Amino acid sequence: MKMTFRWYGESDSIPLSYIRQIPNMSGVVTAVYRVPVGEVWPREDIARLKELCDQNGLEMEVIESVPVHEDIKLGRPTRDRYIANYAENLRRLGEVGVKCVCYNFMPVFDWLRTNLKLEAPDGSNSLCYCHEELMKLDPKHLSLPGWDESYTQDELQGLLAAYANVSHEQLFDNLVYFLKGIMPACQEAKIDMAIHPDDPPWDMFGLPRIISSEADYDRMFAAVPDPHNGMTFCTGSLGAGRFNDLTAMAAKYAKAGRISFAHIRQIRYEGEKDFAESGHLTSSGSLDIYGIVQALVKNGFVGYVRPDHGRNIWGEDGKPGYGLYDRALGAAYLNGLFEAAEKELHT
Ligand SMILES: [Mn+2]
Repeated sequence: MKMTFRWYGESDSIPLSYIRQIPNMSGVVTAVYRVPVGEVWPREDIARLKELCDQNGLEMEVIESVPVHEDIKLGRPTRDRYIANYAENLRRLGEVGVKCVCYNFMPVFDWLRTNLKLEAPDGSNSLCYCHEELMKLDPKHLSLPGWDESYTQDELQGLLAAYANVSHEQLFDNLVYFLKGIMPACQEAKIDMAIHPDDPPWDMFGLPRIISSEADYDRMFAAVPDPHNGMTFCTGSLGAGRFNDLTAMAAKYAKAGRISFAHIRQIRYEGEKDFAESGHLTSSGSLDIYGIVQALVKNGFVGYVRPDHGRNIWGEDGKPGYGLYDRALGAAYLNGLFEAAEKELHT
């Protein structure tokens, strides 16, 4: 296992010098943010990130994410150009030692929450999701918390209309087409692709989602068996679906060598589909974090781990889910679980 920490580049309020001081931190998970989705990342931007990491004694082996252009997901004729750009990005990242790229294949919206600052009785705050509140929103006039408004109202309407003709089957075929298109670049660059599950794992606003469950992952690996085709095992995203047995999935996919990256965080079920994010400990929520880590270790997982969303605590007003303090506590906790699980295995 290699412990990592997400870092949003030079505009991140958390300096690399602080991240380095978290025990057992091997590197950061980052990306080039200023280039529009679908375009090629300039070599100098990649080199700058790498240089900053080097200066701070941190590795840059995981990128999250290289986003996938909507034309690829929609299967538009222009997708080939975007797939070629994506492959070029992979080759450029491989040149500086990147080994794993996290991405997702969710149409239009990636993660969705209804409140970014749910206050807990102890004064900390975290993100939460209330299905009923989400259902009340009109996707055509959306102002969702944390959603970066990367589209104008017109663009958004156009995209939603375009997806009206895209079924789950079609979206899945488009994912397979994309993966087959980039696998040669992955082989060349020695990069593992790690698809992030849908967050939360069900359809949104009538838009199809296809990476939500064990059956979805099985279907994807069957369609593209290349060993560079892997997954990001995100406990919070998969765990929001009560139909997912996380311990069993961790064991199964670790054993199959498909988990190149693990996002580990805790959620507390508040209703059938409702949840609030919480501290990372098993005792803080509904997921068996210890059981998941044990299942990963016992089944030979050797990939990258990062503490996923934490709370905002100690007066920190950080990026929702991405403050320093609670993620650092999460990393410390996860380090302990991994150490225990690894020692158990070898005694
Ligand atoms: Mn995640």
